[in-house]
Amino acid sequence: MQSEEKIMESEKLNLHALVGKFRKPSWAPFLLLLLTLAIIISLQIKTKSAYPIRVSPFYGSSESDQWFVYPETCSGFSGKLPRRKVVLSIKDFGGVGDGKTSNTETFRRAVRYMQGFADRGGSQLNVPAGTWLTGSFNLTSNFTLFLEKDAVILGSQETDEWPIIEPLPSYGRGRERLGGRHISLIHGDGLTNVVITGQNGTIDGQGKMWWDLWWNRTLQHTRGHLLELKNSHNILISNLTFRDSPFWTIHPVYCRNVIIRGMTILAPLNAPNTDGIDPDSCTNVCIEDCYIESGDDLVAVKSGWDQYGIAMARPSSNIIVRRVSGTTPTCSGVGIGSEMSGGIFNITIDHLHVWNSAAGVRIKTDKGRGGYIANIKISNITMDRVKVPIRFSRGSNDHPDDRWDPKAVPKVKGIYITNVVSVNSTKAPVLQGIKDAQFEEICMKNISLLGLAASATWQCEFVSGFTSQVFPSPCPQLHKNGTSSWCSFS
Ligand SMILES: *[C@@H]1O[C@H](CO)[C@@H](O)[C@H](O)[C@H]1NC(C)=O
Ligand SMILES: *[C@@H]1O[C@H](CO)[C@@H](O)[C@H](O)[C@H]1NC(C)=O
Ligand SMILES: *[C@@H]1O[C@H](CO)[C@@H](O)[C@H](O)[C@H]1NC(C)=O
Ligand SMILES: *[C@@H]1O[C@H](CO)[C@@H](O)[C@H](O)[C@H]1NC(C)=O
Ligand SMILES: *[C@@H]1O[C@H](CO)[C@@H](O)[C@H](O)[C@H]1NC(C)=O
Ligand SMILES: *[C@@H]1O[C@H](CO)[C@@H](O)[C@H](O)[C@H]1NC(C)=O
Ligand SMILES: *[C@@H]1O[C@H](CO)[C@@H](O)[C@H](O)[C@H]1NC(C)=O
Ligand SMILES: *[C@@H]1O[C@H](CO)[C@@H](O)[C@H](O)[C@H]1NC(C)=O
Ligand SMILES: *[C@@H]1O[C@H](CO)[C@@H](O)[C@H](O)[C@H]1NC(C)=O
Ligand SMILES: CC(=O)N[C@H]1CO[C@H](CO)[C@@H](O)[C@@H]1O
Repeated sequence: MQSEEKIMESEKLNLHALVGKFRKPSWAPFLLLLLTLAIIISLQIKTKSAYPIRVSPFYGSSESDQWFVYPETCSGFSGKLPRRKVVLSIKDFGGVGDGKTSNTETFRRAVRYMQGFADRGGSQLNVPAGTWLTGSFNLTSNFTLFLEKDAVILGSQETDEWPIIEPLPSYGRGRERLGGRHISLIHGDGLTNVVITGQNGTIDGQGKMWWDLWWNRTLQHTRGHLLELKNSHNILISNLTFRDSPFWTIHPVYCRNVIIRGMTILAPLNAPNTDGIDPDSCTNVCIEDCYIESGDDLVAVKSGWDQYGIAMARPSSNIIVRRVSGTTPTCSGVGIGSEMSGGIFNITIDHLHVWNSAAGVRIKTDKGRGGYIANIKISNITMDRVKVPIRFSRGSNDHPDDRWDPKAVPKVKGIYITNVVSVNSTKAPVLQGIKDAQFEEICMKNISLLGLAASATWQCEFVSGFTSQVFPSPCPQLHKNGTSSWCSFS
C-alpha cells in the first residue's frame, strides 16, 4: 500500500504529464477544463485501495515507438519490452479477481481510459495474481497487457458476453456458420504497438461450453478465438499460457510484424478446431519457442476462403515457425491451408518436434481455392509416432457456399523439405496434388522415415519434383525425375 503522500505525488506527476502537452498561453482555459476532467476521471476510477497512476521511472519519451524493429529472423529480437508512460492495475478500476465476479465492464472501462494515453507515451494494464472472469474486451494502441504470475483471465460462460461481429471479408461468412461470428475474448482492430505478455499468467477461454455446442449441433454462430488481432502491426505476444480456446487460439489476420514466442497453448486433444496459432493473410510473422497441444493443427498458415479470399487477394508471406513442439492426435504439426485463396509464400519452418499426431507437415488445398502456395522451406523436423509424416491433401468439399469456382485451382510450386527424421510412423508420405494443377518443384533431401512396414509405399498423384537421400524410396514422380537445378539444396 502506498502512503497518501506518494499518491499525491504521482498524481501531480500525472497531471504534469498532461500539462506538458499544452504550453501555449491561449490554451489556458481549455487546459483548466482538461485538468478538471482529468481529476474527475481519476476520482471516478478510484476504489478504496486507490492506486494512483504511476509514471514509469524508465519512460523516455522518444523511445516508445522505436522498440519494434522486425528482424530478418526474430531470433535477433532483443526481448526488450517497450516502455509505457502510464502503468495501472485492473484493481485500480475496481476489478475483482475472485473467479466469480464479472470484470467485463471493468476491462472495457480500463482500456477506454488507457486509450487516452495512446498518443501520450502509451500505457500498460497489469493483471495481478487472481482469477479475473470477463467477457470479450478490446485492446488499444501503444498498449501492454501484462499478466503477472498466477494471474488468470477467465472467459465468460455467457454467449452474449462474446457479441457477434461481421465476418471477415476474406471468408465471406463465419467459418462454421453463415453470417456473423462471435468476437474473440481479447480483440483488437486497427492497432499498432501492442504487447500481450507477462510472467506466464494464463488466459483461459473455458471453451468446453462452446465445444459442447459444436458437438451437439446447437451452435448458432461461428465460435470466437481466444485472441484475434485484425489490421494491426507491431505486435508481440509472449511468455503466457493460453488454454481452452473455444476455436482457433491465436488469430492474427491482415497483420504485419508479429512476434509470438515463449507461449504455452493447451486444449484437450479432442477439443474441436482448437488450432494453436493461425497467421491469416499476414506478413512478417515469427513464431518461436512455443509448446502447443490441442485438438487441431499446432500452427496453420492461412489466407482466406475460396472466392472471398481470391477477391481480397491478401497473401500470407515471410513467416518463420521455429522451435515449436507439441502434439495433436487428429491433425498436424504445421498446416499450410486449407484456406489459402489469397496466396501463401516465403514460409520457413525449422526445428519442429511433433509426436503422437496424425501428420507432421501438411499442405491442404482444393479445387475452388485458387491462390497459390510457393517457396515453402521445411527443415530439421523430428517426429515420434506421427501417422503420416508428410501429407499433401485435397479438401473434402469444404466451400463457403455454392458460388465457388471449380476452375479456380491453386498453384503449388516450390516445397523444399530437408533433414527429417520420423520414428514409428505408420504410413509413408501421401502426396495428392490436384488434377490439371500438378504440384511442382517438390524437393526433398535427407529424409528418414523409420518404423514403417516393409509394404508401406509413398502415394503420389499429380506431383512432380526431385528427391535425394530419402528413405524409404520415394514414388516415381519424385524419384530423381527431371532436373534438380531448381532444388536449392542440391
Ligand atoms: C520471456 O521470458 C524469457 C525467459 O524468462 C525472457 O528471457 C524474455 O525476456 C521474456 N520476454 C519476452 C518478451 O520474450
Ligand atoms: C503511438 O505512439 C507513437 C509514438 O509515440 C505515436 O506516433 C502514435 O501516434 C501513437 N498511436 C496512436 C494510435 O495513438
Ligand atoms: C470491439 O471492437 C469491435 C470491432 O473491432 C466492435 O464491434 C466492438 O463493439 C468493440 N467492443 C467494445 C466493447 O468496445
Ligand atoms: C507456463 O505455465 C505452463 C502451464 O502451467 C507450464 O506448462 C509451462 O511450463 C510454464 N512455462 C514456463 C516458462 O515456466
Ligand atoms: C448443447 O450444449 C450446450 C452447452 O453445454 C447445452 O447448454 C445444451 O443444453 C446442449 N444441447 C443439447 C441439445 O444437448
Ligand atoms: C521472399 O523471401 C526471399 C528470401 O527467401 C526474399 O528475398 C524476398 O524478398 C521475399 N519476397 C517478398 C515479396 O518479401
Ligand atoms: C537445420 O539445422 C542445422 C543444424 O542445427 C542448421 O545448420 C540449419 O541452418 C538448419 N536449417 C535451416 C533451414 O534453418
Ligand atoms: C540429415 O538430417 C539429420 C537429422 O536432421 C541431421 O542430423 C544430419 O546432419 C543431416 N545430414 C546432412 C548431410 O545434412
Ligand atoms: C516427371 O516430371 C514431369 C514434370 O516435371 C511429369 O510430367 C512426369 O510425369 C514425371 N515422370 C514420372 C515418371 O512421374
Ligand atoms: C524405428 C523405431 O524407432 N521403432 C520403435 C517403435 O516403437 C517400438 C516400441 O513401441 C520400439 O521398440 C521401436 O524401436
